Amino acid sequence: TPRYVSGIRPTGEIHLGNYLGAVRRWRSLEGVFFVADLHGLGGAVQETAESLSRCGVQNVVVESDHKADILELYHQLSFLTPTVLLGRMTQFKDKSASEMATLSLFAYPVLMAADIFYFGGTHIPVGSDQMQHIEFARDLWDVLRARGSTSFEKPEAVIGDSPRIMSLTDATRKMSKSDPDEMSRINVSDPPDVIRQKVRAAKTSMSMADDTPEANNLRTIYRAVGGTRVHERWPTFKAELVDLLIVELAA
Ligand code: AQP
Repeated sequence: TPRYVSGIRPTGEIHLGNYLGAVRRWRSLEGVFFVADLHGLGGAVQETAESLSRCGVQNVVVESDHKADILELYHQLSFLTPTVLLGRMTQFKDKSASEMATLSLFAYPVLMAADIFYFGGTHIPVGSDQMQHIEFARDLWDVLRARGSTSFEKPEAVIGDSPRIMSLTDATRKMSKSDPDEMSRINVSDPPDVIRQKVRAAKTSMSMADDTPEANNLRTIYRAVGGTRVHERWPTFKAELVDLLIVELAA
């Protein structure tokens, strides 16, 4: 039987990207969903755990409650990890261009693989931005296998049609917790009037027919929350989008 394992970093607020890309699907799955607080220093661990529970996720676990075991496994895996595999990770390449490239940022996929193996994940429901890290965990599993027996299961990503949600203010970048601009993201805890304000202010293209990143991002969100209608004007589109979001996030 599949065992679903996935995590989220302890940034307190769960945003619409996390929610539509991953967390929404976690609600109905058997497994372990953890606050990945070993993936950084400090963080809002309890708030994130509570936020996950409020989203309806069962079996929420805090990674650092298993700190000794996970870090030991991470340490062991580090002896088997070819750095050439890590150097290929696009997230590392992207992030290290804008922030200081640390050893932890470079080694992040190894810790993520340790989490997956430790919690016994066979199926890993993540957003599409994490696909490459799951591929890395599979490659590492092959290395373990080639060296002898491993009791771990080979994990596989479960992405499905989970959308990639972009920033509301710059649709060339993904919606992200680390964007300093609050208007760039909708948090699942935002009250209706804040959702309305953010959607109204969201950058739009000139015409409803445009095929721009902004237009496509709003359409993606609209479809993901059940929208099916064709609107002639952005204001009416946005008004319906707000209603759909309020219902979805209150559920
Ligand atoms: N914009 C997004 N669209 C779709 N899925 C997303 N996820 C994150 N952003 C988007 C998915 O959410 C899950 C948990 O996220 P995380 O906090 O562990 O990962 P992250 O990618 O580091 O999140 P952020 O908000 O982008 O944080 P920062 O800004 O610090 O980098 C994952 O399954 C992820 O795919």
